[in-house]
Amino acid sequence: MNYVLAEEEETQVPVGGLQLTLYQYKTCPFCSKVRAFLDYHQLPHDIVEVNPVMRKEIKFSTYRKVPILLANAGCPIQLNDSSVIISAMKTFLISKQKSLEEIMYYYPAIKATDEKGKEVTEYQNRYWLMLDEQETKQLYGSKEAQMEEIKWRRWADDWLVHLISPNVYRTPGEALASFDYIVRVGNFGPVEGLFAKYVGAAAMFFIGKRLKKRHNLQDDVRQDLYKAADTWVKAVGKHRMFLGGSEPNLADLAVYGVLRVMEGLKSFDEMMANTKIKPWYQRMTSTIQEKAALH
Ligand SMILES: N[C@@H](CCC(=O)N[C@@H](CS)C(=O)NCC(=O)O)C(=O)O
Repeated sequence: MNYVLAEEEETQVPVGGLQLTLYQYKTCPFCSKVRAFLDYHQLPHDIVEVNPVMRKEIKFSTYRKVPILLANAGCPIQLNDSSVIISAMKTFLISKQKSLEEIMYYYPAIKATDEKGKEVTEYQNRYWLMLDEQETKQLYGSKEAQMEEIKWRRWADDWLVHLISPNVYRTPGEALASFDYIVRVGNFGPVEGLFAKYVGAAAMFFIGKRLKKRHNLQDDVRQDLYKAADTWVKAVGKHRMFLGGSEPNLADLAVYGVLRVMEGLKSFDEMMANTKIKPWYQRMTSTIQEKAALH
């Protein structure tokens, strides 16, 4: 299998031999971010849709979340956490010297306990690309552009993502519509699916309210979503197509990946109608579709 560097890196250097498999839930925003990244960079990959009840497809892994990316070049390397996957793969595409195995040493997993005493895994350097000075300069042009990308990637993970569940499960009707979609595109057995649709929708309606409190959202959660969309549009500004300039950077891909999971749902249509995000969103869709069609 041959990989080519994206046009933004200008050369077409095959870095072949790496077979990629993405373990995902299609409707998970973290997984959608990784798919947006792989498609934009034209990295061919297999997808394994994980059953969210038993998760037997990821039985091989002690890390129990998705996305997981398996990169196989003789022996498999497991990449966990959407932002680590994206940073490591981007580093791999640009860096001429480092193997993926070496790159992964720069993203160590740290086990910690959260305020409730639960063990959590944190990844160091997850927004950082492991490039030398020259590669960094070539990719970003300026320190500001590099820092800006990090800032908004972090914003997508720490803020934007938390707006999704409270919005798509906002009312019982919306919760049911969301679960209808999740069950249709997800990997559920027939009985499991029916059960998930009604019990899942009811549960998520209430969990959505809890999440709203936990993340200090406004009572009308749509207002936070609209505000986030317009904050993002303002960050991109009037004079560039994407935050990355004429091409999307990793922050564009992250924000797009997160918002995309709401497509087809009422919250998405209302966000499109009530904010200024539509032109940027449409540019992202067509750019990614064009790239994906090329491989
Ligand atoms: N920080 C992780 C978060 C991943 C995450 O929370 N994934 C959810 C799905 S959206 C998950 O797998 N949760 C465990 C489960 O469903 O059992 C990332 O960026 O990849």
